[in-house]
Amino acid sequence: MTTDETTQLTARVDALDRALAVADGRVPPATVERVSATIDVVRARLALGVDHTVVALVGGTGSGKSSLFNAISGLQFADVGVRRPTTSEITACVWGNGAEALLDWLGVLPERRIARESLLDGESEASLRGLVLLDLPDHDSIAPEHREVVDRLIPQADLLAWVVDPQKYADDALHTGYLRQLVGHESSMVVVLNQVDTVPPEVRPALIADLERLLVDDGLTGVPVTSASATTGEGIKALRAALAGVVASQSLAARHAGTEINDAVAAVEQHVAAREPTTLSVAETVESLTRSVGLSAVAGSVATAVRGGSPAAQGFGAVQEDAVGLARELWLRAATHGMPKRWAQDIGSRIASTAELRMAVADAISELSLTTRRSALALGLLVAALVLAVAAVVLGAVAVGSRAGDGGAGTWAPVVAVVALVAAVAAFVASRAARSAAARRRSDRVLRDGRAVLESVCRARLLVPTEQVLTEHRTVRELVASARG
Ligand SMILES: Nc1nc2c(ncn2[C@@H]2O[C@H](COP(=O)(O)OP(=O)(O)OP(=O)(O)O)[C@@H](O)[C@H]2O)c(=O)[nH]1
Ligand SMILES: [Mg+2]
Repeated sequence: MTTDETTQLTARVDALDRALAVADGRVPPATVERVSATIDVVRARLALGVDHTVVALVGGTGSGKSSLFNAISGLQFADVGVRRPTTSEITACVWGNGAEALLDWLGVLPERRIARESLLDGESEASLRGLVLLDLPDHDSIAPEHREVVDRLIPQADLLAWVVDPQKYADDALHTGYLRQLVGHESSMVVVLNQVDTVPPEVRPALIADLERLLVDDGLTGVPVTSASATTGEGIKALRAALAGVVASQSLAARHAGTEINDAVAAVEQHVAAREPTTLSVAETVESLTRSVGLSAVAGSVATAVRGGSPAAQGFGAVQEDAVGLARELWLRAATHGMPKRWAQDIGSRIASTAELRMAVADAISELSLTTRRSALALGLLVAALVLAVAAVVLGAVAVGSRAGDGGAGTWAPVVAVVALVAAVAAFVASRAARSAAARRRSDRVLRDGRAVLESVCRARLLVPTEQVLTEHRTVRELVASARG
């Protein structure tokens, strides 16, 4: 593993960790637990450094894991027995030095560790320097603690070498219980068909082909399958060469850590939507709320009062709960469209309830001024019209009283009377127009102010809490995407 790879993997795991923190409560606890465990394993593995590659021999009891361990290491350190199961403690062989912390983390007891010093072995073991080979207990044991050890080690090992034998390679406990769960981890797996000495050479290709077919059925593609015999030593050289290649490439631990992270990412992604809903409409909701309070009727009554049709405006009645509930329901539906269950529930619990919303709406409209003050201009014009009308009447009387041709009043009074009459009519018409304009202004103002306060309610009680959740969702979604390799 290079420093670059370590930095990248650390960043990915950190992103995943932050995603879990932000998602708080909106990813199911079981998933959080699983993903946190992966984060811990990957972090610990990265912290333990890049100098070793952990290869675990895994398989059913009696398949020959311990025998292969001994054959590969050239030591008789692992217990091989006739009593099944034989191995109950992890056994480790380390090529090279300095793997103590790694072995502690893997849970290998000090007395179950052995080192192959390439110095003593000359150059024959040099190619395996950096290898940590583990012999595990069986996974199909009657002893449940064996299975626990295997399950703990599977995510910790950089490479799993599944050891099967010609009798039990199709075992369902292996395929359903383990291999199918490891789809996506093909690059961190090999399968060894051990005990091939027990079948005639001409049968072996068919056996291998059958095993390969089963792996494909499990959903695993590209997993290398090799045959070996711990007893005769057949295939052991090739196995050692393959392990040397794995150690030399150094990137196996990184690749394995990467697949572990991707598995965790996939688990979190099941609880994150591909995008946030974009169909939220404050305007529509405000419209619904205006209907719930009968805003246009109130505005209309203000207009009538200003026009003089009634002594006072009618004011707001009770806010209609059904209409508020429907507005909230439509909002919630748009806000949670396509969102996973827990996020949707969170939005539902953070926005105002119907009762709260109704109360907020009632409070907001109670502050509205429903002024029905008449227009001063209209009043002035009306007074002017009356004065002019009276003047016209008086002048008309003067005109009738004076004889025409007398000069004086007889000449000008009729003309002025007509002018005054026309002015009176004009002032009256203007007064009506001013009154209508005032009525329109006041009712428009009620509509505008009403919409404004309802919009504030909508923003504060619906939009802000919704956006908080959606912003958190976006953060989680982006973090999860950046955690994916
Ligand atoms: N013929 C033959 N026998 C083998 C081979 N490998 C192992 N055996 C025998 O199979 C039996 C089981 O071998 P182990 O190495 O103990 O198997 P294991 O997988 O470690 O078993 P557990 O520790 O119980 O999980 C022993 O009797 C071995 O001698 C092989 O390649 N050929
Ligand atoms: Mg064993």
